[in-house]
Amino acid sequence: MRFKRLQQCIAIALAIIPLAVTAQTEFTVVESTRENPDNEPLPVHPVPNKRQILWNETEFYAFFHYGINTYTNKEWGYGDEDPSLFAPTAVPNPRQWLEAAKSAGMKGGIAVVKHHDGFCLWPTATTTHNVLASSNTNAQATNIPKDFADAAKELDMKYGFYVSPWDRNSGYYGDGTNNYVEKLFIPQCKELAAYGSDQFEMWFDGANGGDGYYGGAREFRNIDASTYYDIPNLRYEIHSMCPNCLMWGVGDEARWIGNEAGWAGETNWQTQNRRSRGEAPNTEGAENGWAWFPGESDAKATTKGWFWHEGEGVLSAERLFQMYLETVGRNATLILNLPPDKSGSLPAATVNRMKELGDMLSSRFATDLAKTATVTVSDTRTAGAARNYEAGNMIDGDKDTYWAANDGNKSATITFAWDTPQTVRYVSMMEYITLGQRVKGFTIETSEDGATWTKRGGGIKCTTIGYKRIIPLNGSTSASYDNGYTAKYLRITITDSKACPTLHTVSIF
Ligand code: FUL
Repeated sequence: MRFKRLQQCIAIALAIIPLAVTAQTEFTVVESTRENPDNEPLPVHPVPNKRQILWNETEFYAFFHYGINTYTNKEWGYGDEDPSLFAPTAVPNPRQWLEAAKSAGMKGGIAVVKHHDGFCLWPTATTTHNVLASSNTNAQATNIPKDFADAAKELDMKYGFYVSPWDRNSGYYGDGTNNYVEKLFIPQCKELAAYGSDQFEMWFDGANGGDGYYGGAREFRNIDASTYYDIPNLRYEIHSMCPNCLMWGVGDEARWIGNEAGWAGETNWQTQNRRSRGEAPNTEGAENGWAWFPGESDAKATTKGWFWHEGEGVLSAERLFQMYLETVGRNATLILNLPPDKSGSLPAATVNRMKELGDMLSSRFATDLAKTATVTVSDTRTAGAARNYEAGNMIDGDKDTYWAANDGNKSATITFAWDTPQTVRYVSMMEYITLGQRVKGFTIETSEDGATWTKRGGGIKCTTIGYKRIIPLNGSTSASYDNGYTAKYLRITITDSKACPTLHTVSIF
């Protein structure tokens, strides 16, 4: 009996072993033929998609809050406003808005075309609650998405629209059916998408549900934002029309940075655990987050609200420069709000301040000293057939070439040397994020003789780099422009990285 069982066991084992051997062999064959003729580093997942990379490259762009609230002195309209309250004293001029943004060094803008009050700043077919219902002739000549998109194209700027998912005017909103999403929200987004296939972002605000007019019901309506807006279908519809349009917020392709004050964490990962936002602060992301979910920082350039209000001031250029360092310089994008006034144009004070900011940015980041330095590195990845990983790739102005270390090297030094002493104040570094965000720690030092080195950056956490990190060498993002440091050498030491580090650009100012 026992012998028989032994025989059975042997028979089963003999049947299984060939299967195991076959599986093992197939696995080995696949591994050994994996092609990587360029010897590129393996990606560190998650990685961004093309749309997210293009969006990140916009870096600094404007927000324009304009609409019925501009005329009612409110921040959130209830949804019952008489359309004739929208009464521009001239035809709104989005071209003027974008020109001001451009003069500040911004690369694009997002116009609010429907806020929570539901009033549409274009002649939409989806609701009569739009510009055509106003008795004001300038209102009837208003089509913000069209004029904004046309101006952006002429000015070579990126553009997109803010369309509030929450609609306090519509009777359909939160009525227990799919009517709102099917008859208003998605068709409105498609109308907007039709104003240009090259849009870079649609902003879907997180404010949701609560009290409102709702077609006269005047009650509280609540929805579950994670399912109500039919995001998969919305994404499909918009991406079919605008393939590179990032769906912000409710659209779930980039995250809110967690404050409206214009700062991101010094440590800031573009990875996050999406839909479980409590796990890691939005200001910092999560080092081991499972999704590429980069941070956007929305902030006001003026002193009152998102919409224009009588008597408001404009923040100083120094304060806005600080915001830039604390957002764009910390691996986030900055969307800076500039509210047009009742004339439908930006007030002169805003226009002038934007020019001042632009001049400040371009003079402080005027001459990239890295380009005239000799760059040496402690390790250069072995070149492949059509790609090398030389140090010079970091200063060639080409974002598609990059320096990388060999596999297994998670630390490295990069040294810049000049023939004559230079005055240095800022170091800007950019990882080749196509292969994921990697760097976890670094130091920056300067030297006048190549023998004695002094650590720079004060108490700033030199942890993450990501898409872009700018370190003020004096350690301060405010009152940051001083005499600088004299240096003949500047050394970046990457002290820790998830895998071999990659940098496509280093600039020194
Ligand atoms: C918030 C909105 O409720 C504000 O009105 C504003 O549009 C801001 C940018 O986002 O969530």
